[in-house]
Amino acid sequence: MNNTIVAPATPVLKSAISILRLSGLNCIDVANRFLHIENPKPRYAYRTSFYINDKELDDVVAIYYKAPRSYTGEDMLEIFFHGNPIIVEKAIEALVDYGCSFASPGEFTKRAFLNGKMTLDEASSVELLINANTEKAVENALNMLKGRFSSFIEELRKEFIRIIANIEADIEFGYEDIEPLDVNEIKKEINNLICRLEEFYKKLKEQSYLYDGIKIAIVGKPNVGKSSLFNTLLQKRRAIVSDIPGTTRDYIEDRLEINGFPVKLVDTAGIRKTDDPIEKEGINIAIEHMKEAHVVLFMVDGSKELEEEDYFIYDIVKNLNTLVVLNKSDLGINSKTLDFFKDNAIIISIRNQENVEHLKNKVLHMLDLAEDGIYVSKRNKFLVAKALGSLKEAVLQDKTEVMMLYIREALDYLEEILGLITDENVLDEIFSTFCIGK
Ligand SMILES: Nc1nc2c(ncn2[C@@H]2O[C@H](COP(=O)(O)OP(=O)(O)OP(=O)(O)O)[C@@H](O)[C@H]2O)c(=O)[nH]1
Ligand SMILES: [Mg+2]
Repeated sequence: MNNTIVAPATPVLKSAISILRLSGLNCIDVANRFLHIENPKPRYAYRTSFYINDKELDDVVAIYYKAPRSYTGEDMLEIFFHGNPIIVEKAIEALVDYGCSFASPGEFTKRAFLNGKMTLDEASSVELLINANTEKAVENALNMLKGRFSSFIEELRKEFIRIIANIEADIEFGYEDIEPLDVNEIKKEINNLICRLEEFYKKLKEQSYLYDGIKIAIVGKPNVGKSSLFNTLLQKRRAIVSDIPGTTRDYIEDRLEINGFPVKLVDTAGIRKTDDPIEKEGINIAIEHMKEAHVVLFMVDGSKELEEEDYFIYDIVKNLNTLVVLNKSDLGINSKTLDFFKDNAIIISIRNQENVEHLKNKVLHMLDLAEDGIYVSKRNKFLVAKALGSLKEAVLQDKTEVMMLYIREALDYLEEILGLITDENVLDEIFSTFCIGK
């Protein structure tokens, strides 16, 4: 923990500036030896040189941050080199020779977390912020970094602790002349916490949709208009559209954004019985894609009666997260087809560009993303649910001792979110996805 780590904080490419970052006890020694700065003044930009064995490597600017007022909470040094990989690599080599170690991914942020500079959740959002691919994703990560999620959890945590302390005092001093606690009063307080936590839980959405994206597969029998929908959603002529069934034989993938969510859209080969080996392969791939998709758009020609192929595909997709799309409404909608799917279908016409916006909204609804929310990891959402479950158990109890056990359990879940109770494996998992130097 106390060893001094070093890593480039900017990509090692030819560029205007390359920043090298150090954190740990030896920063002052490094400043002294490599930058010829004695007793560096914190947060002061020094114009100096970087020397290896007194030989000048580069002309640099350096800033020293004194613990605990730094990103990691330790002594830190940032050195701004000219952006040439040869220079940066040479400097790192010299620093490692001197005894610094090369930082592992996310080690700076991990140290920041361990030194109490940020909660676990805030630390995880650093990586999200760097990797966000849409404006909405950037905005959310910044909110998380500023504690939008963890400050609420922290607030609740304090209330849990207060209630536990009250109950504990009651149990310990209950026989003396202190007024005994009214169990109903405590239950009222817990119920109030349950309401607040429930409200909050409703706002929590799956973060992976915002950062890893939503995968949507368009499937259906040949000629129903899959590629037409694909092109319409992408707003470009990406796939070939024709009235010859079996036009798309391979799958086609492209990216778009729906309301700030990155989307990977896949157009697939029309599924039908065929002896053509290439087409067969395309159909197998289509089936694989729909099984992997977050949402399947199962398209049928709504102007016609359903055929054997439609039923065959529907059998596969009906157990997936599927939206039935009745296309070609400009040709009229067949009542038998409509009756079969009843309210589970959306009626569109690509030709007339009808209801396409509505289709996008439907997709967001299916993933619970239609209203804005707070996007958190599966783990955090799970922990909030667990805390809620424990509180609900607590309120059912009549003995304050037992009630307290459940409140403590709920408290543990919140502390796990904040990273106050940490499991080394969880930490490793979170920080291993970071980039070096962050
Ligand atoms: N009338 C009408 N025709 C449409 C509509 N959407 C697509 N089509 C036509 O339907 C035919 C097939 O369209 P595609 O998009 O190639 O269909 P596909 O499902 O990708 O077909 P395969 O790739 O063969 O599986 C084309 O002639 C389109 O112009 C629509 O909303 N109304
Ligand atoms: Mg097609």
